[in-house]
Amino acid sequence: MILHNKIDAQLPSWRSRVTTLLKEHGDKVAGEITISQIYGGMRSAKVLVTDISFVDPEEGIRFRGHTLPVVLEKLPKPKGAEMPYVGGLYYLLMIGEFPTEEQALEVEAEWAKQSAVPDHVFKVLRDMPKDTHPMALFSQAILTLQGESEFAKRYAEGMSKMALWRPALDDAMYLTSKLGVIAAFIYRLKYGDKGEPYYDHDADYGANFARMMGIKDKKYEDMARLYFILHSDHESGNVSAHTMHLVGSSLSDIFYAFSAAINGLAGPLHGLANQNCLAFVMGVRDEFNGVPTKKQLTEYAWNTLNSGRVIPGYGHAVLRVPDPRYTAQFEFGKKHFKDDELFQIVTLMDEVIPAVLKEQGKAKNPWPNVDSVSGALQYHYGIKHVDFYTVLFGVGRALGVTANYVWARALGQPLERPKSLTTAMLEDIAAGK
Ligand code: CMX
Repeated sequence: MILHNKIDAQLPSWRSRVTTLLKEHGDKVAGEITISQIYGGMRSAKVLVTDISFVDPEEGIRFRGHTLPVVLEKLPKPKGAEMPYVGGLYYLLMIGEFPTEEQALEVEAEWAKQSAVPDHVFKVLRDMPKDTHPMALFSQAILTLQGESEFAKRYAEGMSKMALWRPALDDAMYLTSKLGVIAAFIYRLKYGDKGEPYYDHDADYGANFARMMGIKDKKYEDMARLYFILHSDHESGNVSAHTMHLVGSSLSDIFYAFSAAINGLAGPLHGLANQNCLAFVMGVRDEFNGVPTKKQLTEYAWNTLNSGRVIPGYGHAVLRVPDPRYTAQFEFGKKHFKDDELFQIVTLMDEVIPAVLKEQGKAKNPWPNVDSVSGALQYHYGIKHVDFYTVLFGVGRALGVTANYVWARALGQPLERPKSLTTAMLEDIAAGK
């Protein structure tokens, strides 16, 4: 397959680059760590490496070195579409080069070929208790595919460690090809007609997802493409990406590792945040029976802050500018449904909240983040069951974390095993002992 061949061709130079760096400069200090960082979730500690994406504080996400506006501009798009092929983005993440349309279509064709989901996955999902959270169903479905792992089979047969990236890439294609179908099935099982989705081999990943979700508005096909691309990767320290890397470092296959990553994504401090943001926007609408005035929204924001709560959708641990993932979605909404009530509130928040947060003076970044608008867009197109939103995030996130998984195996990255200290040891360090 095209991705195998391209990675194969790049591997000698990547391996020699890493070997040289380690051999000649392995002892150089790349950063230091403070007691606050050790106790504070390793915030900003420089302990991971990835070449797939980087979060620039001033520009936001860069995929393989390219900013989001450049990626959206340069990736090939289906005829008549506003947003690029998701398969093209996967090619860029995996290979580090912009694909031609033909190359993007090769990834799309492979996904279509492998899109059939084994019956036992649907059966397991149907047998789960009715009130199971969509993320628990999603994680379960991924684990249910584990028996198909080429990587696990080859490992058991004794394949050399440096060759394992090939079956890892087979697994990555097998998994990503099915995630949209599984997500749509979960949506239909919980909230819809309970039918098994049909994947049209003549349409791309985004269009298929929109159709499998039963959304008639053609614009949702672009929305789906945009959403999956935006959520694909955000360097390696966030919970889902780091979990994938950690579990994968034990040479667990991609199904075990991605199911674990999804469990991390399900947490309220990670993927679930978009749900809270939409709840805030809806709370504003309900409080004012529609779109408030600027003055009303300013007061509402201050009341929120004064009661010790945060404004969801604003602020960021790394970014110091409006999140370009927010900007891309905001522009999409502005172009296609600026009169939507919830979108009008999002727009007003954009005008009001940064000034309030600046005046309060606590948040290092007063600007909107990706979650501030994403729920309102999904809601507009009819996805009104908010506990499904994190599944959408998961389908997108798979693209980045599986690319990282494949490259970690290709470069022979070892078992992750940082060292822990006791509080008494840190106290001794603090006392200079
Ligand atoms: N509303 C009110 N206060 C905020 C705030 C916001 N949106 N963002 C930051 N602050 C406050 C923090 O709570 C902190 O207060 P304390 O000193 O009292 O603890 C202070 O400003 C400094 O925080 P920070 O260094 O600017 O931000 P952090 O790196 O600690 O946290 C984040 C980042 C995203 C958790 C935070 O901005 C926040 O809680 N935002 C609202 C929730 C949200 O939108 N989450 C989605 C994040 C999306 C993503 O990460 O991709």
